[in-house]
Amino acid sequence: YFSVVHQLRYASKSVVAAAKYRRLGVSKLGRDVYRKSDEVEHALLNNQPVVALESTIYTHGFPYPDNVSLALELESIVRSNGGIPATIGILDGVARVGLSREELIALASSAGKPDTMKVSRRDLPYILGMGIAGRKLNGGTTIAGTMFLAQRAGIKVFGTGGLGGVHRGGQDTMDISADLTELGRTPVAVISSGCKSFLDIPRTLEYLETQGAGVFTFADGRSGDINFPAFYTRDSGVKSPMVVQNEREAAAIIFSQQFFPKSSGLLFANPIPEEHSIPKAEIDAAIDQAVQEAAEQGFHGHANTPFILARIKELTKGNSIPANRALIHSNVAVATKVAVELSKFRK
Ligand code: PSU
Ligand code: MN
Repeated sequence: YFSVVHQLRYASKSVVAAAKYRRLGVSKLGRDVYRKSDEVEHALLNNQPVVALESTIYTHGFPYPDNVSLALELESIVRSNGGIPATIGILDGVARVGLSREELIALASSAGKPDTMKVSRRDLPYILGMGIAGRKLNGGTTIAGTMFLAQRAGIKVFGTGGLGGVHRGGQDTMDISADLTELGRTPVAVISSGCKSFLDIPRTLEYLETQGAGVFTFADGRSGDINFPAFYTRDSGVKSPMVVQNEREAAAIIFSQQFFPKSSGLLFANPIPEEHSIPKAEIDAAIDQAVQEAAEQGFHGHANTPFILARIKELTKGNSIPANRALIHSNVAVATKVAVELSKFRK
């Protein structure tokens, strides 16, 4: 009898300890794989509006030092709209949710180094495992990677720039961003400006429908047919599957999901502010040339998106950068307003 009690007691203690380690993201050997900042942890416990921010835009999008200023701007936009920013990325081999100013600068300044990875869902166990094994890499998390970690942390709202999608010719190459499958299985709401038209936008929307991910475009008072945006331009020419008028409606949709923990992701498209949009003919010419060069020079798979983004930047002689910045600013402000509305529904 005594030994049975003893064994039960021992077993329950190990279960409790294992759960604690898992919660903290620390292995039994005390090795970190995942860490949430105290500020983010506290905000989530107190139903404050937390907004996730990705880091591939810093490591593989904007060059240093523009990426550092962008990273700091986005955090301050969240704060000035009443939210708590949670920048997500991999620093020294550890998945981090919420970074200090110094940590944010450290991650952004490692952009462009060969050891700084672009981390989508499939790359997470690799980079975290390497961290445990002693090779401590940095990584910028894509939308998929960021959604995965945001949901682990309990964050529902995420603001960013452009979504990955089905690449042109994707029906043959099967080059489809893991962002889309992540939206199919991870209940996090992403606020973005749609996707760039170097992707196949009609097929991207078809794929999201198959994945069960709701796609909405902010109408902001416009009536009639509302089209899904195409990043630099407000109109992709493709009708948006669904429409929301404002942040409160978006928050209500997110709120409704809390009754179904295994629901899908939600995509809210916020068209680029009119005054920053780039004429369609100008951007289309640059995109077509970049896509052609990527094919000729053999940039496939995960190297395709960064190559095309860099070429668009060059071909538009840097004209695309202010537009890119402006739309991310706008998305992050909208994401924060959505998170604020969501916290009201939760009261
Ligand atoms: N598209 C953009 N800007 C970006 C990205 C895509 O216009 O910065 C980044 C995002 O992090 C996105 C990722 O999640 O690229 C998609 O990469 P891939 O197509 O390899 O999944
Ligand atoms: Mn791809």
